[in-house]
Amino acid sequence: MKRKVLLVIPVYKNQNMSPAFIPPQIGLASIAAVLLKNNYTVEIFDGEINPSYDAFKKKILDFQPELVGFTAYTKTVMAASICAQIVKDIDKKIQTVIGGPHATMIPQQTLEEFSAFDLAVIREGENTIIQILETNYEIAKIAQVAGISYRQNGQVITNPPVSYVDLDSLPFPAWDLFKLKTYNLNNYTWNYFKSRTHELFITVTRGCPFACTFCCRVLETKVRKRAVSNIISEIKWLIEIYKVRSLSFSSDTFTYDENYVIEICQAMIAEGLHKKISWTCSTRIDCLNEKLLRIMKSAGCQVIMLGLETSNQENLNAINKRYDNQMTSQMVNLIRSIGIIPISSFILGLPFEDKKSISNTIKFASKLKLGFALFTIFTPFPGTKLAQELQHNGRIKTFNWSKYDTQSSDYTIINDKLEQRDLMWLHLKGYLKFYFNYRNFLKIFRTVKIKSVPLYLLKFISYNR
Ligand code: B12
Ligand code: SF4
Repeated sequence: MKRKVLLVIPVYKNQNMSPAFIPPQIGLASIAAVLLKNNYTVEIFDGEINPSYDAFKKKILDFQPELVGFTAYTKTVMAASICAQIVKDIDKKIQTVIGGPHATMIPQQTLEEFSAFDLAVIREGENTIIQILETNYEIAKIAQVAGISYRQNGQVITNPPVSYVDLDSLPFPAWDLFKLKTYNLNNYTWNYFKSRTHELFITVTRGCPFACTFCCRVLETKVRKRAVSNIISEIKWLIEIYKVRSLSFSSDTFTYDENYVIEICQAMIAEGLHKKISWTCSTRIDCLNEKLLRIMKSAGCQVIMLGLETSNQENLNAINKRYDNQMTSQMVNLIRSIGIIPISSFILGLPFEDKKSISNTIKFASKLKLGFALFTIFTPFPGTKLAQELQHNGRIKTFNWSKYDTQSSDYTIINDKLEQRDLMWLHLKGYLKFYFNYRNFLKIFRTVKIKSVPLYLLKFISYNR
């Protein structure tokens, strides 16, 4: 009989995001594909799409896996531990493994804090999970697996880091295991723009060479690229099998290597893929130029997500984002003029901010010709450089990880210059100012799929009741 593995997104009633906007996760789909290739039987349970403990329990009882692998953000790690305890209550012998951003950043602490997890996987999990399964959980063999934390005689031990996964050796993600019909592939990421929709993610590179102090950099600092021919084969496969009409290129800083991006775009054009799909990517403004933007547009790029974060040059330097803020509006205008929609996220309430600097960021955001702005509240994700500094200085107010959702009113850092209620008001003001500004309103009105707005609102309201 084949050995069985269940991969799990924890049961979590997402307060900030309706399930209608939650995409299937490429990380788990990739791990699942590797497990299938190695002859394991795999299923996926998505507890954000189906936030029911009863359904989760039933899944464990029906499927009877030998290993349950959880993925978790910081905000969902407690939810993952509750699910892991459910597994242990059913059968102690089932191995429980935690991976993803939170466990990667603080693996040792995660096992020390949550006794229901047997193992934590650090960074990329494709090779590591196979190695764990091959040990048959014998402690002497577990001790040899790189990139994990594990328990021995009541102690948590962290092994040396794992070597990078060869991206071209990976099978294409096992999207089928997500039962894609239960997701709305037309609704999530930035797809409210009038465009071809039906979207999935595709890995292009992994790793980011920059070192912004608030960021988790889950996939490490070295940028690893897939062969262009491999990417093109996967795009064709996604079009043929999943009928995708839009792709989200999964890379921390997609345009870091200009020549590589040009090569991808040229190959897409040569294969006629630009006529079949549009795509979105994330990058930094200092990794863009006119020549590159034009070829990206010709190859079907529709939206570029920028992390502009804050309006103030000193703050940008303080978080080590370090680009010249003078170029921001010029670059945003250039992206617009070429026919690509620039969108951006902004962080409000950085540790050294006061009301004035936050208001400036909001003003700055609403003046830029962005198609969409996302305002998040600074959250000191554990393991990041900034969080370590704040912790060292006793400025972190809560270690209740479920509050780390970037939208929360539970202000997670102590800042003498800023009251919690001021920050919450400014957060709301950011959205009001950006979206109830007649120019932005008109722009969004022109780009949004208007007919879908009532549907979105209905879904959102019914979910949050
Ligand atoms: C794309 C993306 C999104 C997308 C899609 C997410 C999705 N569901 O696929 C969207 C826009 C929806 C999103 C939303 C959010 N995101 Co996001 N997102 C990312 C981003 C840029 C890339 C993620 C990705 O696709 N990686 C590629 C895959 C291959 O990697 P992976 O998922 O990490 O999986 C690998 C390993 O982690 C590991 N692994 C993961 N799970 C498991 C499980 C097991 C068992 C094993 C063995 C291994 C393993 O193996 C995988 C394969 O190698 C990351 C930044 C980054 N580079 O990580 C932020 C990031 C993950 N997001 C983050 C955050 C905070 C959020 C939000 C909470 C923000 C918000 N304002 O609400 C929301 C939450 C969404 C929700 N469901 O509630 C943070 C998480 C930080 C943390 N410590 O929690 C990150 C790290 C960015 C940051 N700030 O540093 N996000
Ligand atoms: S914020 Fe962006 S540029 Fe900075 S380290 Fe993270 S992924 Fe890289």
